[in-house]
Amino acid sequence: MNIKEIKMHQLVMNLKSHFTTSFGSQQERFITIIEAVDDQGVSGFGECVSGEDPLYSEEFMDASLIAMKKYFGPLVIHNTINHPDDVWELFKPFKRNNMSKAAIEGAVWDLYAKQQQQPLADVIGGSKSEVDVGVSLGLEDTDNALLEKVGEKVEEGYKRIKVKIKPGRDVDMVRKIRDKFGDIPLMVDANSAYTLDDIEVLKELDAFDLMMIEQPLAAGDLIDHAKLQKQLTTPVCLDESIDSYEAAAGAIELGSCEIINVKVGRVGGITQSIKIHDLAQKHGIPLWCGGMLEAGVGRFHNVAITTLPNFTLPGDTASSGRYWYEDITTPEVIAENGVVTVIDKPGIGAAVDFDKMQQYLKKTEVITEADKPDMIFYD
Ligand code: OSB
Ligand code: MG
Repeated sequence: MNIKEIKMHQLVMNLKSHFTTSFGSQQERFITIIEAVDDQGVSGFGECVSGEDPLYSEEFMDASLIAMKKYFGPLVIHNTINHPDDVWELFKPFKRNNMSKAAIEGAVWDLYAKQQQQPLADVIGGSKSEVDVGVSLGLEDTDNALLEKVGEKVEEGYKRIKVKIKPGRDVDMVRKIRDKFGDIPLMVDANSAYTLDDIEVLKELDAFDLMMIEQPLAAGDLIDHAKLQKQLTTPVCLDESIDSYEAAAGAIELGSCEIINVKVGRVGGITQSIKIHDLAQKHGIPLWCGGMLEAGVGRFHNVAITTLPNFTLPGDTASSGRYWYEDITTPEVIAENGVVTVIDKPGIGAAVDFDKMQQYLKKTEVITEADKPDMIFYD
């Protein structure tokens, strides 16, 4: 594919309003856009979804920048890549750092699709021309404030509403949503805030006919999630726990969940996401695509992966305007009545708008052929 340069565009984007989960609140999002440039000057784009702090998972943006600069960027420049699937193999000796790997791999996939002059969705075997999306709502200071937000999003036509919960902000809050909005498609996300000691509270949630409860227990706890699922009627959906193909295989075998949220960054990229997709499909486990407060590049990657057939549940890729006053792509992601139309153009289908990106840009670092992988170990 002849990748000559990798650019890391580092942005800080202010959120329209704070986003609060069981692990904390944020008002700004650090985003790194990866640009892979080939020998013809064609660029492919990926987005690094690492958190600002290692709270959602062990990865965080400052560490990702180092990992991409020292290892993953130089590796794709200095090795022959015939197909984007080669990238996972190339990165394999390097443990974890999935979001950093996926950011570079994502740029390679977009570039590959552009070189083939095909939409990324087609290149990966997707089969939909539009995808269903829901929206994820953070915790608010009061239940009334949350009810207001839920009302707005129901009005906008999203296919399902997800609300964040944590101990003390769960059963009563969900009851109020049901009382006010009736049988809307509703789910909750705990971001690992509970343990099996809280099983009575989690069982109480069974009364509300939720589509699923996302990641109630800690990320490593496949066994506890399996015990929990046996005692709940509500499907458990795993997010944080599914940090690799192997974790997905383990969760399916143990019965730790009935649904999986796939985040391309968390599992190490598109190649791994497809592998998980095929496995889950074989086992009758439905998928949906999770979000990481992405800007347009990451959002359009999410749309592409969602075109695979076993992504049967609405994902978190709401309109760009859900979080951003102005997104960095043209066009932005637009959900109409909870449906995003897949753009029938090469690659992710949308262009990075450098004029719009400028207002957020703090720094661009360029990795060139002069930069070799920066390692102590050698063959
Ligand atoms: O748990 O799904 C999550 C955002 C950041 C980190 C973790 C999560 C989320 C979201 C928002 O729920 C998803 C989105 O709208 O992008
Ligand atoms: Mg989640």
